[in-house]
Amino acid sequence: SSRGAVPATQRSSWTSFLKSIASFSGDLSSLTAPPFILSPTSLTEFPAYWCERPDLFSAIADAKTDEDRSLAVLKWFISTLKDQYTSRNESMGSEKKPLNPVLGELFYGHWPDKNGRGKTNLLVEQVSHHPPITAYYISNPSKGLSLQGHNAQKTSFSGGSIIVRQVGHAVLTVLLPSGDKEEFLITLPRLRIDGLWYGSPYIELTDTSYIQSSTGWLSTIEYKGKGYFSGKSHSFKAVLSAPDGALADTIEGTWHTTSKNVLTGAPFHDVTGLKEEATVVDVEQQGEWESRQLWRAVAKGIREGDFETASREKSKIENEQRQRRKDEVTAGTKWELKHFVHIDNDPTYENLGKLFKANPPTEDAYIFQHNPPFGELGLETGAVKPGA
Ligand code: CLR
Repeated sequence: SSRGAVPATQRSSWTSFLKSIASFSGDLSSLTAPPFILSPTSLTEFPAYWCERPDLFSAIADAKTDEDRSLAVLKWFISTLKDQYTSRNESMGSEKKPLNPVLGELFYGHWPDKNGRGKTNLLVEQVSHHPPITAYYISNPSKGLSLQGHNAQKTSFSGGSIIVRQVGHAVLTVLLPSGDKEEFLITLPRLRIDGLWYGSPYIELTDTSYIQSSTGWLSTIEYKGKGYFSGKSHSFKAVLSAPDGALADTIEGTWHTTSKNVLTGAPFHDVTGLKEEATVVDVEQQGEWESRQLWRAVAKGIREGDFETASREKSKIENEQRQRRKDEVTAGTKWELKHFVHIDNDPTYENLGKLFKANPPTEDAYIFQHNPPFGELGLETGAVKPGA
């Protein structure tokens, strides 16, 4: 049949899932989906996609001029897109529904130092459950690099596809050898999830995203699917403009493979090579709030096709969470974030966003707290059990 990817026994539940998406907009994570589309991975693991090519991240620190730094940031950013948006199709056959993190869920990892690139640390905390918001802090202290951001999603349904507007942004900070600090405001593309009818969802990127440097350099990245620019899916065109607005460079290609500089013909990015997954401590050594430990039984059920166990274990976690929230109301207390502080208005977003007329003009943010033992140098995976 035309719905080949949907197992025969799950067809009607897939149809009702699609109907519920169509008549609903908001928080997709709360909808019950049929087993074949469930992923055993929590959304708290997704910020790792920012750094699965750690050499490109550290190369930002090695660039010598403002222009070269902006190009290095653009190259690193474009090179994260394949991992962010097509890796589940490669590893699991299609896009899947990730586990919906609980408030306070944590994910730690790192990429080891190799060939002088420095060690890169990853720290993720689920800072809200309703709506789901994930905050992250990625740092390479020896290179003076840090990336702080958060993400949430606003979803709607149109023409048979799920449209996902990403809410949130990232700020990359580069400490220069001079002692100066350069900041880059990174906004996020819009997603369209196609292939739903056939039960084999995949992501296409649409619209425009920006990388605005505090030095004035700006990358404007336009995303197109089949039938535009080159006619290929996953196409993009990036334009780098100087602080005075003059066009400096144009890059074109497909983000999941390669691109080149349109003016010079020189190759730009290339992600056809292997990515490098973050090193994460064994689940046995993880604290109870760490993602793989917390979801261990659910993930095992999903992986082994034992969906009864998976859904029973998932209900346990959800009930425990509901009870916690009730207890907090009774006690008049509030859940305390472990690594971040929420601010209503991110000054970096507002100031840099003005330069390219960001929409919306202001956004909130979650600011990483350099508290011991999670200061830049002490950051170690699994070193601390939340609540300890
Ligand atoms: C999260 C932030 C990452 C990039 C990213 C990639 C895939 C997105 C995910 C974000 C958010 C959740 C998401 C997912 C694809 C599918 C999933 C939109 C933006 C939704 C909730 C599940 C839909 C269910 C269908 C697959 C049936 O940096």
